[in-house]
Amino acid sequence: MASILVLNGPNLNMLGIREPGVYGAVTLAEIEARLRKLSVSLGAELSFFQSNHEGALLDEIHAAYGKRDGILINPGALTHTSYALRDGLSSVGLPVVEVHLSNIHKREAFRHTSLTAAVAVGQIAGFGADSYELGLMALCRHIEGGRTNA
Ligand code: CA2
Repeated sequence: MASILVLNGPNLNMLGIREPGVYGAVTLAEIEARLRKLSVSLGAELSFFQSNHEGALLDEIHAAYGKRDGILINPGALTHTSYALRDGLSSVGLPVVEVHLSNIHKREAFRHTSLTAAVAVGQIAGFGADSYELGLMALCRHIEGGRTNA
């Protein structure tokens, strides 16, 4: 059974509470419940972590080394700014799938660059909460196929 770490970065704890026009009305707890439900049919075991602190996310990524089979991550705005997060994801050598609620490529210019996408297997953006479910499916298939993050 694949063991997956689901990570959410800064401000994603506010989902469904403010700015529903941009990010939808679904809360992070609801997204996690949907993923938990989907994980049953995928035969995956999930653990969840959200933080507004870069270092806390890095500690969780390092703790996944040797224990998890893959990481599903929405790094929030750290996507566009954090070399440390990119290096941290790279350092554990696990397959990573990056997800975004919004299509970052058709928003402000600063969101068009993802520093983390280069160390991910792939990126799914623009499908709202569905991005997480699509990302989890893609990550599980990738792991089942015996592929690495190389
Ligand atoms: O589309 C995404 O999933 C993002 O990762 C969301 C980040 C944003 O900085 C990225 O460019 C794209 C922001 C998450 C902020 O979430 C909020 C939720 C409710 C109210 C305000 C912000």
